Amino acid sequence: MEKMGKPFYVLDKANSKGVVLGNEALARGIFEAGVQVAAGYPGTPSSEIMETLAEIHNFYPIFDIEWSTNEAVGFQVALGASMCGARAFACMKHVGLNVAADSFMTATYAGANGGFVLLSADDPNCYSSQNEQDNRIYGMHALCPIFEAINVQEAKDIVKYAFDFSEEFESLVMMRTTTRLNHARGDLTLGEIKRVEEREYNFDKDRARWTFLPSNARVQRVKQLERYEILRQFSDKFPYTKLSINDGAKIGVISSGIPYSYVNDALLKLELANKISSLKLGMVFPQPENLILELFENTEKIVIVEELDPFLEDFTKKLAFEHGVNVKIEGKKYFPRNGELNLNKVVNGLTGFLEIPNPFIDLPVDTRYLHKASPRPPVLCPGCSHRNTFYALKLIEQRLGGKWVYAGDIGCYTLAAYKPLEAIDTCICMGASIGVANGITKLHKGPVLALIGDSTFFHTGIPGLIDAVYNQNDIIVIILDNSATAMTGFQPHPGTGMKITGEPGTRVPLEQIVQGTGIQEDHLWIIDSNDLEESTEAIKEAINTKGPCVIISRHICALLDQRIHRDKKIIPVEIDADKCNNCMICISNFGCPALTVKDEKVSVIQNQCTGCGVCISVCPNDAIQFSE
Ligand SMILES: Cc1ncc(C[n+]2csc(CCOP(=O)(O)OP(=O)(O)O)c2C)c(N)n1
Repeated sequence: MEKMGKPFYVLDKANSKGVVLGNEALARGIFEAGVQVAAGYPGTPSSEIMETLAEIHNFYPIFDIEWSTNEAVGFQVALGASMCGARAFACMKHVGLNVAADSFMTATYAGANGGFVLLSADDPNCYSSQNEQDNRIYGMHALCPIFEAINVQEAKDIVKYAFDFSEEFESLVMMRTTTRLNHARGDLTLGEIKRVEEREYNFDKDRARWTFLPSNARVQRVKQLERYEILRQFSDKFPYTKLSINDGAKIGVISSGIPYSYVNDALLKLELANKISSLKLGMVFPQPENLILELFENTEKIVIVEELDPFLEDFTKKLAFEHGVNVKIEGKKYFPRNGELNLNKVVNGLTGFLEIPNPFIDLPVDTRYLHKASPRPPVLCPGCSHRNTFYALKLIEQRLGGKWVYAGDIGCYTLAAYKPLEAIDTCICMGASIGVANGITKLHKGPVLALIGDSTFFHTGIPGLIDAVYNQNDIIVIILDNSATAMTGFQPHPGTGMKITGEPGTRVPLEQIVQGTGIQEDHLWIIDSNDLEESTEAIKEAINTKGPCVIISRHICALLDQRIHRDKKIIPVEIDADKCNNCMICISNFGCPALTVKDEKVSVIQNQCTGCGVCISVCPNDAIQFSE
């Protein structure tokens, strides 16, 4: 990675101030804490944390950092480092924890040696995710303490503190963020950078702790429960948890994270800030029982403001029941269980709970900024190398007929589910395409294909392919290899051979993995995605071949290509009006956004065209050509 000017968050000077992204602040906090190993897998909204850490590493290469093959491996890398006594960080989006869950559920029995912080970036409203699972429940499931921050500054401070906490209590810590914090910008004051200790971090054998044979697991489970009891006691003293009792106020609010910031704003707006007591949680699990009991004593009615599941609400109600407390506790009755909260929803919920009119409800909406941005339906980019593969598939499907099933996966190529390609029929989670295809082919009469990206194949696709080979499932796996984890920001992966730091690693060739699973040479095709003829030939051959087949459809992502080759001259295509008979195949079937219809004629948006030239072979009338 090229060394540019130092961004503010890399400065070595404590107390400097600036405005940064939540994810940059988190990276800074992790660095300030003296992290020694950071590992993870990209996923919105978490990716910039690791990318910022890699940038910091560029200036201070005093810690180790890697993009791991998937979140399970990332978690395990961090765990190994923690076992050696080093400070370790594992980074993932919420669904990544599903992948890492097997390790996580057991690692929390043994706890941390070196400070171990797992960051789970949740995505209420599914802005860029297949679900909006609430990972606080994972933390509770694993008896792992969970921290949340209300703003960018606190995000840095809490994640830094999390390492000290982890070592003090020998416990893993889950730092849970949400998109609104990860991608918010806010003020940040830098803190001191803790220097990594100059000592050796060897693995000291401790089989009773790290080797989860049932006999050891039973002992570790007891230790985990004992640790949990200590954490439960400590929760009342957590430095970022704050109980504010307003004398005489009979109403209380419990909240945490970004929703707490909305509560603050809403109470100011409603001029109720001095009339309500509040409990702001920095540690949302285990919850601070004594502070909640104190709030009970000072209130008659409590509302819990939280996004997604009634996590704090259920606990608070249970605590009230156990203590025979007669306080009215409500939450989800006034706030939705799905999607994100915002100031309006919180004002609405609070006024509903307080049984007062919402003074803002009838105010005219400021429409000045509505509908100004032109609508941007999600589409594959101009020149996207995936488009041609789907076009070729549809072409052969039309020619041969039959009911084709396209089991899809997660990546840019999922956008082929939309018109005009409509070539993704299922999409569950990363790596599911091949497994689902294996199931469908057992019943379905017709070709069954699995479409999977290169990064996703490395991530969790390989076991599905091994299953297809082992069980002789008749499927065609198409690996869409665009040399990047494009959807989340072009991150490198094992197939690219480049590390997160920009330094060269060792490339793991996809084709060797495919062959290693047992796919025979005559069941494997490697084609240029942008070559229509080669693509259609390979698809036809694969359809006529029995048993599992793999087509590696390879061409670099058009955007990545432009990033790498900034000086490359782009020669856009143009339409030969004499030859174009307006058949509209390029628009209605191929659908590159650089092609449009103007005055009822096909035309090229020149500054969008990447010059890939694929549409030239799509046109049956030779009406598209490179411009001079
Ligand atoms: C378990 C999990 N981790 C991370 C993500 C975020 N994510 C969505 S698609 C994707 C990978 C896309 O890369 P690739 O398969 O190469 O396809 P491309 O976008 O390059 O076409 C990632 C990391 C996710 N959805 N689920």
